[in-house]
Amino acid sequence: FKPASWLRPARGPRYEQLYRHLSASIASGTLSPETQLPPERELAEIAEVSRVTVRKAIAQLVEDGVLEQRRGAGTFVRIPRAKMEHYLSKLLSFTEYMLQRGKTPTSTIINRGIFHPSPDEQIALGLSAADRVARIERLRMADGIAMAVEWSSLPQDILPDPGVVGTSLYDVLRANGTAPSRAVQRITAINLPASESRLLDLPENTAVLRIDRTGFLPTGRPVEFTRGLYRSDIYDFIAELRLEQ
Ligand code: 16G
Repeated sequence: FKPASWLRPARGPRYEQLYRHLSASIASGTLSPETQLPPERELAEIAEVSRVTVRKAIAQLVEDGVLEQRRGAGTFVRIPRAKMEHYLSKLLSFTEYMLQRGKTPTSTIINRGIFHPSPDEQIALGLSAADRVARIERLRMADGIAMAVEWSSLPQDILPDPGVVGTSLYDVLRANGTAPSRAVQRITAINLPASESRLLDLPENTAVLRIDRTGFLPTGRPVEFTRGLYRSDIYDFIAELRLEQ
């Protein structure tokens, strides 16, 4: 148990600071599975908070399923549950994937609007700098746990009003007959930028998977460019390979 790493300053209520620090230390492996936490009183002293604050933070982490209280023994970091296995051969939306796994998908919209396309968006969507894209930035969650941050960009004529997107972007596209029927994905390993570290509840520079998806209509027209940062501690991306005939 190394207290120094979670004693960095942060904003918000004290219990939330402690909660965030502990949960980030667990997510990054600084606090590894089966590590026993010091007793409540000791933890309160180290973190310079009250015992009530410690109790509240721990209760939350137990509820999240990352800590476990063993009667008469103490509080331990739980062995993480199985990873999310995401099959790359299926063209599904985040919502569909999570529903198939019996999880409840939710999203928080961070930002949305109509913008001039970035160079990446121009190339992916075949647009010029003078065109416009509808762009939506969302935090994507499953059963309340942050899984990914996604920026979806679509030509403005495909999505004139990004305000109509509720939980699922693909539901809106399907209703309009403009959902992609084919997609190309590129997966890159990156270190989590500071700007997304709070959203994903992970320390800055944690290894994450960046996935760019370009989705196409049956006519070949690109209709979607989505860049997502996926938690690599949760996701395994799997592809089935077959011998060429
Ligand atoms: C997935 C797609 C993303 C798509 C989104 C739609 C990957 C890597 N990306 O996250 O491109 O925009 O689903 O989900 O799978 P929604 O319909 O739930 O908004």
